[in-house]
Amino acid sequence: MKRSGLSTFRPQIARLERRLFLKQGLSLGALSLLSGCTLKDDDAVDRLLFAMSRFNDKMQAALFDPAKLAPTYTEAEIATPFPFNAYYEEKDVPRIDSETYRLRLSGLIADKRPWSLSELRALPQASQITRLVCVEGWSAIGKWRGVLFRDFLERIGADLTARYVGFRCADKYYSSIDMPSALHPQTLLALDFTDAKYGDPLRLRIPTKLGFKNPKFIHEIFVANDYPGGYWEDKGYNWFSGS
Ligand SMILES: Nc1nc2c(c(=O)[nH]1)N[C@H]1C(S)=C(S)[C@@H](COP(=O)(O)O)O[C@H]1N2
Ligand SMILES: [Mo]
Repeated sequence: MKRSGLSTFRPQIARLERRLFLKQGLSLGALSLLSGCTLKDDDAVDRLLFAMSRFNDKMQAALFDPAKLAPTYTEAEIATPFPFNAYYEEKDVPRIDSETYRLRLSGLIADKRPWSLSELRALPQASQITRLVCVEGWSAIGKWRGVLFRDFLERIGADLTARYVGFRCADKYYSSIDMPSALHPQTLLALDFTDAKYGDPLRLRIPTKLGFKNPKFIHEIFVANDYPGGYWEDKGYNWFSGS
């Protein structure tokens, strides 16, 4: 590998090297041998990162154990106040009228009738105390309560053999998850915002994935076989992002 051409991409390469080392115990030198690739410009580094990330998605999906539970905690361990995070400041969170709110459904779903919040609240509710882990380097234990996502997907006649479940939010956020993770017993459509207060009126709480895979202010859910991506995912964050 031609080392000299890399100098201008030092920060990116340092990050890539760190990630390789942490995730698969590889060095960048070893990777360039494996891939036969010369990382001589920014685009080459980017392409390699994206290719690796998609490869990683497949590996993580293959390794995902649908029966393995995320750790749970006690009431006393809940973070107060629970931290807020978004791609904008807290004062700019979308405010949604709970009376007129309707959850829209689209894609591979038999019953696409929209749902009001009171209809969602009339379904059996479950709660969990789990840790939300953000890639930016913080985590916090919170309590979330709502509808088991598996129950909801079954009730609306979602095609459970489809590959993806996607989410569109009231801000510009969007995300998507794999169907096995959507059906995991701890994946929740959270409706209660008294403890971990962000995401009103509807948020996905999925403790088997990183924070950015937990979309808040959801106004539409869809089921698809075409890869839907996501707000951070499309900027290069690893899509599967199990935690
Ligand atoms: N709609 C929406 N959902 C979002 C985000 C966002 O900016 N908009 N940020 C994500 C990120 S990066 C994290 S870490 C968590 C933070 O959730 P919290 O505000 O409850 O801590 O929300 C995720 N869901
Ligand atoms: Mo995050």
